[in-house]
Amino acid sequence: MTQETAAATTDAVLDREETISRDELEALQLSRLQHTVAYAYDRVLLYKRKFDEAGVHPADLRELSDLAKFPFTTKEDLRLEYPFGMFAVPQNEVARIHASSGTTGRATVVGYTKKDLADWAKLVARSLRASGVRPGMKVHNAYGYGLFTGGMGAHAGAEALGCTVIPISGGQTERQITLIQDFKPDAILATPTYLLTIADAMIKQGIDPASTSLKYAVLGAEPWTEEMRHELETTMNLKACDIYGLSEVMGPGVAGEAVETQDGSHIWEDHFRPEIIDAFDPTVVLGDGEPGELVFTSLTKEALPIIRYRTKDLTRLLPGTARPAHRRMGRITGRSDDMIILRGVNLFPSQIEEIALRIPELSPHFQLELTRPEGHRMDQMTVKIERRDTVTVEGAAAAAKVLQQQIKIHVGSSCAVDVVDPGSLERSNGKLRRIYDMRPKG
Ligand code: DLL
Repeated sequence: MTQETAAATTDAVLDREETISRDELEALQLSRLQHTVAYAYDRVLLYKRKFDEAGVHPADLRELSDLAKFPFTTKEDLRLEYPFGMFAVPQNEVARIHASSGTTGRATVVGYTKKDLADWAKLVARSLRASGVRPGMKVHNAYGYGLFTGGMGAHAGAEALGCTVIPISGGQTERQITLIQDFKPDAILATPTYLLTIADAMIKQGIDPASTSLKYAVLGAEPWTEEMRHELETTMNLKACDIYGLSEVMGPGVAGEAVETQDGSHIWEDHFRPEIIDAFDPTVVLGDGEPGELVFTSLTKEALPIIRYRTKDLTRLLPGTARPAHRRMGRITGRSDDMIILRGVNLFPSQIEEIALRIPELSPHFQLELTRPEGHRMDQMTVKIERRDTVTVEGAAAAAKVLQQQIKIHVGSSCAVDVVDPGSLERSNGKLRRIYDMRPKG
């Protein structure tokens, strides 16, 4: 830990709920959970129908483990109830609406009461503080503003913490760089791949990304790896921490990482009860440490209480460290719907990121192309990856071989590697698309 980081972590005033014991936290969870399931049953027809069909009643929730008796909620439920069918309060009590982009179907719409917004801001503030951000700091917020929860969620949290917020939103990278140089922010909030875009554009302009005023980065909204953390921390000379969340459960700030340990995001369990289930057999609730699909139940939400929401995010629960009562989540290896099945082998883009970034000649800019060449029954994957600026084409060819071998060894599948020129692949503006599926449909 650098001296600066140590100073930043000792002066923080934590919320009382951050420091309570596990027993006290679980007692709080149980009473909040009992309230939430009854509240959802009484106010949202979908929950009443689902509970009745499953033969469970809110009164059946006597201890935390009874939650497993209750039915799951999925994105499909939110889509079917589009737009406001799952709201538990009348519209005039809904203070704000957000929605997913709806690129893969109907948008999912979420709502917040005034109290929900205050709780959300408090949890984002808590996450930012855990990651080293302090009252009075200038915070450059490069998460997209609008219906996406990232921009406004992070904004409200930074304001609640007492920061000076610079609401730049995503995109307009040149302008971002000018403002970073002129306003001298202490912290930046962005997706990891967008921060990479900013660093890359700085280098192109002849600016050393390590020379800016930025000391902290709070990154999330997409999977990223320890190797990417190392890449960003060294290129930008800052401390990078994770922030996790999803709109159906709240938005950013469901979990946040502590800068002093950098060992995964602590789930704020005074507001959310996490579970890990077997993604292939959801009736099986797995123990701490076991990998599976993350499921959340909200404990305090008013406008959109959410019961056992299947996130599709694959991870595991780990014991709390910097905030001992709150369990951490391991890095998200991927989403079950982002899993590539290549000739029977399952793989995620984050595995390729992990391997590629260990090869010094290769840059973090890559994409995965899936094809099924004519006359072939087998799918093919090509990793298109940029070589580093300083590496020759010959040097890159050798690195390509290494990447191919390492993927074969660690992932177990054969693929093609195509090393391309620096700057030739599309740059991220927010959540980066890594997979380009060009296989014939059907
Ligand atoms: O991405 C909320 C958010 C905004 C989180 C800004 C952090 C920072 P959605 O658009 O609903 O909400 O997407 C949620 O993004 O289920 C994960 O698959 C992924 N995701 C979010 N945070 C992380 C993270 C926002 N830290 C979906 N690591 C989630 C890995 C993440 N994946």
